[in-house]
Amino acid sequence: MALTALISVSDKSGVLEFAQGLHALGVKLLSTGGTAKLLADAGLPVTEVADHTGFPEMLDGRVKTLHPKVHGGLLARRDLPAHMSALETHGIATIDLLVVNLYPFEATVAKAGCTLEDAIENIDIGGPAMVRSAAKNWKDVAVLTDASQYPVALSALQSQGRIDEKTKFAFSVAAFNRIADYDGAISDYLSSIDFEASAAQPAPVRKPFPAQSNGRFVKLQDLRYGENPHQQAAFYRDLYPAPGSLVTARQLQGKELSYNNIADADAAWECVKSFDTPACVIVKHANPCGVAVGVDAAQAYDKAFKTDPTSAFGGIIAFNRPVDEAAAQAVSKQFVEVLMAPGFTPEALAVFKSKVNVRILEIALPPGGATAWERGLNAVDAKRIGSGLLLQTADNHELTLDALKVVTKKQPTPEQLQDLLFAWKVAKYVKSNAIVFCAGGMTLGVGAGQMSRIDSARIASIKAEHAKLPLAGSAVASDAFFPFRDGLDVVVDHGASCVIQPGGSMRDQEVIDAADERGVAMVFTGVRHFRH
Ligand code: 93A
Repeated sequence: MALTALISVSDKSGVLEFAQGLHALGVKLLSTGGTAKLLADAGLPVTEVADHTGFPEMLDGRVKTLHPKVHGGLLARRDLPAHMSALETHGIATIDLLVVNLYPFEATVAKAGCTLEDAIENIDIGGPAMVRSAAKNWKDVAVLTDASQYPVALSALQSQGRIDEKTKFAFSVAAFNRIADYDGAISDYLSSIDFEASAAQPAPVRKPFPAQSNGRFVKLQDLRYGENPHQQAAFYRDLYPAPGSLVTARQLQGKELSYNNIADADAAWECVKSFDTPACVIVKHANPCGVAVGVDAAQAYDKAFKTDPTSAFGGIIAFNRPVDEAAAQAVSKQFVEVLMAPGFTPEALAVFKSKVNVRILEIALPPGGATAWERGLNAVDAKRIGSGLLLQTADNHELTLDALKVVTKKQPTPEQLQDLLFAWKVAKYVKSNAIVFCAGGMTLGVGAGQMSRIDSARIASIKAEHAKLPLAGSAVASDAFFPFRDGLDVVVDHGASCVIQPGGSMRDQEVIDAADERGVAMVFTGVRHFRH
């Protein structure tokens, strides 16, 4: 008996060719208004669902396929005689193939100025209902919810006259995933609306954190293990990743990424991405152990490496410029775990050809533009706690010169100011408490993750000592205020000539007096960058 396909799609790309392929195999075509017109215009014999059910499309298309002749045909189990005789009693024909994609809800609400009415009209009811019916009855019905499945289904039908169970089950899983994503998007959107604030507005006002959050993720890969070998792990990405984020990376060579590689690569990439000029960031254990800007990638690398050659061993190295042969030659002298950049010249790749273990990731930088999305800024930062989740908007604060307040008698020179801004940028990506010594567009010593600020200051200076980097005249950034003058004294004892910090301590005056007494310049940012 000839198979029947019901085709009802909003996104009509590829559907005509697919329907032509089905027709050539003798499949009977049923379809809804717009889709039926497209197929009929191309000369395909197609029955409108309205003619099939004997019931017209009504309520501006809100009711098209919500009919027992459709759902009975999708849901009846072919292996149960009772089901089949019920179909016969009611004159219902089986539907063997369902091809549906939904009203574009996500795309509609993503448009600037989308009204609530527009959003509501783009909530598909009949489509998901059919998809659920077909997906539930997956053994008897193949359900296609994405154009990428058309060739899979067609070639199976062409070669075997049927679609095997494994493929139908995969289609069913994909269908339920699609419905869950779709319903999640609707629920996220509606729960984000501030009803009162929206009253007089053409487009609804939305809250950043809705009462319900249905953030959905797509698995990219299973990982060999987690932070430690006894932990299992997998890598997921957001359903809609921001352009230029690590999850959009393409691995060009090397061993499989580990859990720690990915975490460190993200830290390095987020930091390097924040620089406009050629920059290099080397990360170990989630902290930058060397950051520098230079005239090109190779120079930036050389400077970044100098900060802490010991820690850089086995590091994660990120560039915000394509890696050329010179940069590749420089990097290849050290043991590197992961290397990432927006591009690699063929000569650069040739340098690493024999180092088959080096993981090389190519990641496009965000395209840039007016919106945070185009600039690749992450929207939400999440931290999992036992049976809960902490969400916050990401720390996307960018310091501007006019926001700086000089609090000391000494004014920073233009060169000092440049070093201070560089140090501040780096400190943002260092785990708290963070103290960063810099000069000449490179880090000289990084103190990270200590429970007391003074210890971070001590460690940062010890690091510089190990690397034999003089700290005289350097700039220092502190990610949060100095609670006492002792931390400031430590960095000045080691040679700092200027300091950048948020300010805001009860003892600010004590710290300012200390800076004046020691003859250093100090600026307040008014913003802090805790990172835990
Ligand atoms: O308005 S609906 O929720 N009511 C329905 O009964 C219904 N049946 C299918 N939307 C419905 N559809 C959707 O229409 C499909 O999911 C598909 O997105 C769209 C195809 O319409 P047309 O073929 O007229 O372009």
